[in-house]
Amino acid sequence: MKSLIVTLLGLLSCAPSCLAVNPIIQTLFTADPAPMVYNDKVYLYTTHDEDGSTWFTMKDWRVYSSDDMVNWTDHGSPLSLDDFSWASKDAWAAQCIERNGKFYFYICAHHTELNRMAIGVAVSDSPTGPFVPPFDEPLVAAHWGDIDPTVFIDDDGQAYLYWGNPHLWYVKLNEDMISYDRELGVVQVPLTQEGFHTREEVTEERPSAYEEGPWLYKREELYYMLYPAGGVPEHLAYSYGPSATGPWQYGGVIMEVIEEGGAFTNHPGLIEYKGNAYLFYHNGALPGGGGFNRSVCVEPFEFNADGSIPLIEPTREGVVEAVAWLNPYRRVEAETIAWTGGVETERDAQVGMVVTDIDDGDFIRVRSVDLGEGPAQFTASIAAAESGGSIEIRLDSRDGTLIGTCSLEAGNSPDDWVMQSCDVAPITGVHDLYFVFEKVSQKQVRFDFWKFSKQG
Ligand code: FUB
Repeated sequence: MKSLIVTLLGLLSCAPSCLAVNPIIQTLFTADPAPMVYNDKVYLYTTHDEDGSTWFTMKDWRVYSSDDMVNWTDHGSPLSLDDFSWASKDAWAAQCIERNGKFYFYICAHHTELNRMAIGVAVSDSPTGPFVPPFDEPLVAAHWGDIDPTVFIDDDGQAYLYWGNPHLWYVKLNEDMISYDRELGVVQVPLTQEGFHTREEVTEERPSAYEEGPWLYKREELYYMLYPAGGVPEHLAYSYGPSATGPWQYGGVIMEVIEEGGAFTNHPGLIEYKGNAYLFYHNGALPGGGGFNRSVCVEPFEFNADGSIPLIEPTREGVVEAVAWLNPYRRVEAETIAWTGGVETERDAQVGMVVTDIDDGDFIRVRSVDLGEGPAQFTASIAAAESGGSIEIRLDSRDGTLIGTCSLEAGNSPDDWVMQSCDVAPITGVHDLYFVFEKVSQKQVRFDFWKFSKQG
């Protein structure tokens, strides 16, 4: 990934859009966003387009979290194709939900024996996994087109799993969330034009605008079904109804086809968090990106007074404001990133997720950091093969005021994690921080976490 995009990303990040925040993940290609609010945090599950893909070549799912909507912590891959004995390729769209302290992750992947896609489930005690399938077979393998599951638990406790392309199907999940009401079976939703509008070329297979990627959501008394629509290139649209099973009424377009920097697919995920509504979607706008190398983005929006969803503009600069300040006086994972020019992340056997692949001039931007009365020292946990190079700490832009420079020392081996500190200027208030890496190339520097200590 890095070789492909680093130069362009660096340029992009230092253009006037030094403030660029879309796409929100720059360390790899992500698609099919599925946000989940749990315990006052947003967990963002995504698929993962392999670098340089010329098809939907996808092997694992990824998870990120945020409690401010602008900095995203990378938790790595909680689940991959290797976890499903029946699946061999195509780790496509997925969604996770919590019930009674357990997390249920519904995925779709290619069923080797059946030679078509099927829906699977995996379970975890933690939103960041690892997830384990409870049995060695898919949850649903009923038709060609069993892709893109969306899951929803209604106020009465009944859970629904919807999915499908080009048809839309659902089952009522049992309380265990890993089986469904077999008596009712799989229900096919009639894709009427009243419910799902129309498309340019209507066929028997595709009688409405509905294409794939459903997202079921409830707000106040209204149920919403969001979906990519129209055929490719896809726009996003929605239908609404009085219950989780409709009847559905077409609501309108919520995001037009993204002309510049779009992918030919799109995929919606809607949450409300800390009083705001957000639409997650994907584009192809990272350098090296496109239809098979996509990236997850987010836009805030407001529901109209009558509950309808407005047309939402995709932006590159991003208009999401922080909904909380980041506290730098507690440990902050280095892989908590608003924007990066260059670095990647990986799982280290000792310490978990870390920032890696750091070269001269690479940087990490962390937004909306509350420095309070002012810091005294910066400390970072670093592993390096050789001493030398530094992290510059800059304020508000890549070339902003330098408030400290932390020289990097190697431990006894490249895997030794060493705490390294330096004094910093006692700047007060809320700022964006830029960690700029200087003269680190060849030293195999990796970065685990950082924190400031307070004055006095
Ligand atoms: O990411 C692979 C497939 O592309 C998804 O399952 C569809 O929704 C489309 O985004």
